[in-house]
Amino acid sequence: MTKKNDQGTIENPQRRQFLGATAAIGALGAAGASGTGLLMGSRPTAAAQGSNGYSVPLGELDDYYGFWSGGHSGEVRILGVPSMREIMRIAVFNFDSATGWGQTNESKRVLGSDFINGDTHHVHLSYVNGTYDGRFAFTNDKLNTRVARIRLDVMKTDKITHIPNVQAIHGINPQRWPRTEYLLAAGEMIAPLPNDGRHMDEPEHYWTLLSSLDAETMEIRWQLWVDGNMDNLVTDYTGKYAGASCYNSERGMTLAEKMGSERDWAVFFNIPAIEAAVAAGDYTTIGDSRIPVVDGRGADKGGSKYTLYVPIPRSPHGINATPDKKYVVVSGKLSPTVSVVEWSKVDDWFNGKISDPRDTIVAEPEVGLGPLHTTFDGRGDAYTSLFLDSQVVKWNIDDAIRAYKGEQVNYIRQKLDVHYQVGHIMASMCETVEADGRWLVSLNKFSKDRFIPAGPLRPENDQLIDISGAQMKLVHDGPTYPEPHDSLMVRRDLINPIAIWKRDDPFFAETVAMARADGVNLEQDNKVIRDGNKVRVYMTSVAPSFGLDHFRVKLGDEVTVVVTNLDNIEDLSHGFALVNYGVNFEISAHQTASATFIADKPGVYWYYCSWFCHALHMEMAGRMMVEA
Ligand code: RUQ
Ligand code: CUA
Repeated sequence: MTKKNDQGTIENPQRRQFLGATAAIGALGAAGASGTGLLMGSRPTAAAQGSNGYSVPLGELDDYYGFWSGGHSGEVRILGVPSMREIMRIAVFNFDSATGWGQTNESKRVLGSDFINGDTHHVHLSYVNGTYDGRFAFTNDKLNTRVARIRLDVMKTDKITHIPNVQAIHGINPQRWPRTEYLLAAGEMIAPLPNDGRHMDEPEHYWTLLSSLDAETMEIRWQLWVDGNMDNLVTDYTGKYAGASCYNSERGMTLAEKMGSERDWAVFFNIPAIEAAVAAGDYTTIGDSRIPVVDGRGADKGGSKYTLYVPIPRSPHGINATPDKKYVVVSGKLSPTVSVVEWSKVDDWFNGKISDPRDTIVAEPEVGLGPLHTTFDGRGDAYTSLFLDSQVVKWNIDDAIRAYKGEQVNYIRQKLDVHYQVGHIMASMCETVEADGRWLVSLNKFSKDRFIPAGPLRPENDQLIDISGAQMKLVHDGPTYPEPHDSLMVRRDLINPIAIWKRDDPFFAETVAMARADGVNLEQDNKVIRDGNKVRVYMTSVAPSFGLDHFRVKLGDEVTVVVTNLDNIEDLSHGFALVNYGVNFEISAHQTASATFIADKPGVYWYYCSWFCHALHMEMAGRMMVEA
């Protein structure tokens, strides 16, 4: 141990100092050739420079794709790390005016319900052998109890599944080993089961369930009945076990009732045992749902054939697996501790080699106030967010294990102030066996004085921390629109999106099939097909014109406009926007997109291209004529 002070070294970059550093960089930029500001990071100052350096020169690409959940915006965002530039937004559960998500027939087929909002907390990617395979991202909707899948080749949502029998999906995690075949989703809030109005005043009938989805079809394979609320969720690196934190072992209905216990628990799931029970027919069903539900309750007995309940102090929140595949860290929230559970001891418990659930714990370091989430650098150090202390604490896992055995060692390495009230933290590649310990993002819930005030609603503050050296260094403040809960930083070479749609893409295959049935070749035809009072308007787009400069329909017709973008050029999108009809959607190169509406107003209505595509973009327009 090198540190004497058991608080570790405390860095405290004050706001004024930070502004000073920014100004210094600005001055350097003005004097130098590049003229860049802090965001583009022309020349890192000494204060801002870890061993990573902090430099993304103008025009250069970032090293990592950042996948940020969008919280109550209902979307997922892509940031570049380390520049922290927002690159793209992926509409998931929300209505998006820019792309027409929630309006096009293609997106409505995915959305499949009336909700146009959601609350995404966590984004996780599909795996092969403990690292990312670049195929899918998954996210949750806490608000309307759904999970979604995003195709990473086109960065569009392609599946959304509503989860029955539970309320508020919070933690999700895909199988990490050998590859992602299942996705687990934790129901957070206990509610009457079945929830048909019978047991509203009887909390003893309130339950929640874990759900397992087939990652290919996104269909639910089984559910597991558990004790208590579930919060966050994690899978292991064998494909055999997973775990969830629980903050309401009391099964309380009110705040006071939920805080009664000194200890709640982490519940661990034996996936092969649950699947064997499903195969053997050892399950029940609930209400009209046909999904097999296996009974994994038994917290009072420490667990069941399917579950192990490990008592954890107190209302734990984050649950995170170490990249060395050995441990899982459960963050205490209302306890200043985190609990380190060894996966092999979870295996021992299920195999009857140990009987006390607490014997799966190998360390319980005191890290500070309000520990929420823990992340890892792949070098044996862990980093825990401290909500109440507004700090990130770096601590050593092996030293914490030695201290738990009674040795006199200080496991705390450093505490770094963040601004302010940090929730999730995530280190680059930390949820894989390839954790590389370069960057850490601190998602701070409050920005307070860090940015110019913009009214009573303030942005969040996402801070970038260089963790490549012995000491953490704060290098960047970034305001974000509320509210990213969680983020992932994924090495750039693992993500390979396409630049131009393939014409046989399943995303618009149904629309293509509809055209074929109408005898329309989308790649060349511009045609209006009438089918009773249904009218299908097929047109192409090539900058700067639509294939039809006008079309006629009758008042009351159900009109479907189908646009196929024939431009062969990367980054050339058109939009179809119909004035006073509330229709607007984007069509990227080689994409087909469509929207359906009722022609309920007579007269002439201009449609125009809403994505800037050409010097004559303003002229890219036509008329819909609605005959009275
Ligand atoms: S949660 S601040 Cu919704 Cu992931 Cu922890
Ligand atoms: Cu096409 Cu603007």
